[in-house]
Amino acid sequence: MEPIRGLLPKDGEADFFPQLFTVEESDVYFNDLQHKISWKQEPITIYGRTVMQPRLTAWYGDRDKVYSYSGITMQPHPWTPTLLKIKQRIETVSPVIFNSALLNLYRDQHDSMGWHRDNEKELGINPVIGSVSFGATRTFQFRYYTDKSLKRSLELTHGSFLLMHGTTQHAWEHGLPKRAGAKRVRINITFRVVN
Ligand SMILES: O=C(O)CCC(=O)C(=O)O
Ligand SMILES: [Mn+2]
Repeated sequence: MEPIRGLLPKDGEADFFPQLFTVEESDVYFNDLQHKISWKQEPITIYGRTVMQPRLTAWYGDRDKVYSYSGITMQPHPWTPTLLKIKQRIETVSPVIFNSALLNLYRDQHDSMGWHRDNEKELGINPVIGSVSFGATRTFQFRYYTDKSLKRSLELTHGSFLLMHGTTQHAWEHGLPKRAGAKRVRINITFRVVN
């Protein structure tokens, strides 16, 4: 499948595969992930204030790949058969083999993810992030770090794959805003390489 390359105008690489997974596969994976992943709502500390994250999360990966994310340290659950199948598929179009995944479940249109960069040092110099989406379509936004008026956005649809690489995690922030619309669940998996 030919991706849409060059989503970012400068200082980063983002490639989009609108249908890396068929609708049938995506339906099966969505149901499996919704019911078999050990979803939790975790607290998060931002500027000294602790609040609950506006979404459910889970951390899966190779044994011993402990990861700290916005002040929380996560111990991975072992890969499920479904996660391994998804990982194998995205690795056919990715430049790396992933060893970890952060899963996010947005319960409805009020759940969200704030602006951030995935540039923790354990993700390496230029982190490669492989992002798979199932369920409700949500708008994913990019914003240039040193000129926040420069933005790009795209619709992450059921069965799509977004590959972020190069210097993207330094030069660009990304986030998933709340959105008006029907109450529908979206599941996202961001595969990562943790050193
Ligand atoms: O849900 C998304 O598409 C974004 C997830 C994300 O940015 C992350 O897990 O770091
Ligand atoms: Mn992210």
